[in-house]
Amino acid sequence: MSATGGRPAYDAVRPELLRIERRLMLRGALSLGALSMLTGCRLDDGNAVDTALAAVSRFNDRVQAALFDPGRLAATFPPSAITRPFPFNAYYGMDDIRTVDASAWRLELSGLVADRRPWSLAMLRQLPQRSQITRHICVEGWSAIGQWSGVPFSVFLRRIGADLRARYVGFTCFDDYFTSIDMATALHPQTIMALDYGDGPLPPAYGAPMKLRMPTKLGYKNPKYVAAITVTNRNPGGYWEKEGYNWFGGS
Ligand SMILES: Nc1nc2c(c(=O)[nH]1)N[C@H]1C(S)=C(S)[C@@H](COP(=O)(O)O)O[C@H]1N2
Ligand SMILES: [Mo]
Repeated sequence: MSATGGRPAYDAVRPELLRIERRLMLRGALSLGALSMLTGCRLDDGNAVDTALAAVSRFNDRVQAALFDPGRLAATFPPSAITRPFPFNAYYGMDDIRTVDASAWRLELSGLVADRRPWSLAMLRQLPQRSQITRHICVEGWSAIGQWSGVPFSVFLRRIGADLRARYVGFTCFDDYFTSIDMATALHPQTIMALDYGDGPLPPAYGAPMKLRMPTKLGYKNPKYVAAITVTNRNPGGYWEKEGYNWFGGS
């Protein structure tokens, strides 16, 4: 990491740099030093690093999208492997967890959707449910195994008459978080609208009343406290993505 050593401006992008460098090294191809050659950027200030990373990240999005296999399943685990207690994470601390009256909650729909009527929790519970025990990986350096159950998102998207040829699905949350995913991931069989965690309803810490759970994506791509969903051809971006996290965010 000689290109970045000891400069405070790099601290914010350091995790991303480490991740990119590790990936480059794993492929046996490049070092971080080569990043500057690859992108033609001199990595001598925060802006230059940002520009180089953004270029690599966009390239990375395209590679990940091309390599994503819609039929390949993420690993699943036995109940004995579940991490207890499952960690909480958000862009704020546990004291600021948002709660909503589950019976009053309505999921708003917009964009390329034929039937935009809002959905209640009771309506979602009438759709087919699927349960899975999978690993959640956070880029902050931890991972944990949990059990989420809920409606396969592909079932829901078909039910609302979403345009399945659209490129993106965006999520906004009632804690002001937001993120978005590619349609291939939205339709992946393990992508679920999680209503339950373990044996009971999804607790407030983990995103009650509904979060999108996708074991093929990193933690920050899994929105908790979902308030609204949009289907669109314009990339809605995301809370961490606008800070430089890779948009595709595959795990
Ligand atoms: N609404 C919302 N969703 C969110 C976040 C957030 O701050 N708000 N943080 C993300 C990140 S970075 C992680 S690692 C996971 C943490 O989920 P958990 O609390 O169930 O472990 O939620 C993701 N989804
Ligand atoms: Mo995360």
